[in-house]
Amino acid sequence: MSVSDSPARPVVALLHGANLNLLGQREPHIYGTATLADYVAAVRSAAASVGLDIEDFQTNHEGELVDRIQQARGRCAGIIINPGAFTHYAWSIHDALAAFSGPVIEVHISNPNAREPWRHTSVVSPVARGSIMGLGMHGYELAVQAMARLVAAAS
Ligand code: CA2
Repeated sequence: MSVSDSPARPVVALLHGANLNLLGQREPHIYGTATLADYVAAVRSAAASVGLDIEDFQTNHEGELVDRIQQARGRCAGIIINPGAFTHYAWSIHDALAAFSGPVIEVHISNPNAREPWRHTSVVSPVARGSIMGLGMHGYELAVQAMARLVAAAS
């Protein structure tokens, strides 16, 4: 079988919300020095080793994130999402994720529950299969491993 004959690998959407494009440029004491491109590269590499493809997207606009979640329906096997501050109030993202039938894993670099009280609420957690927070890059790698198991179990 040639490479072009190999079955397509399940695609997982890796979605980032507001201000995460600034990673590595400010607040290294909270978010470290890795850039968003570093995160995406690490996720792609972890995903490749468990047979998943990654489609990544970052936006500072709530509606664009809703559009992207809707576009994942019927196409992506799962969603790994760090919505940034949208996590704490964006019910439109909650509803869009609720309309997605595959597994959703919420990831945060920092631990919002150990920070200001307004970060303690997540409107995404109720529609996520699981949430990983406070583990930086390692949290994303764990999310990929968990996603691989969930996708395999669903197929
Ligand atoms: O810990 C996380 O991953 C967060 O989702 C990051 C969000 C924050 O609003 C959430 O409460 C927790 C913010 C990302 C902003 O990232 C910046 C990085 C560098 C400089 C400025 C902002």
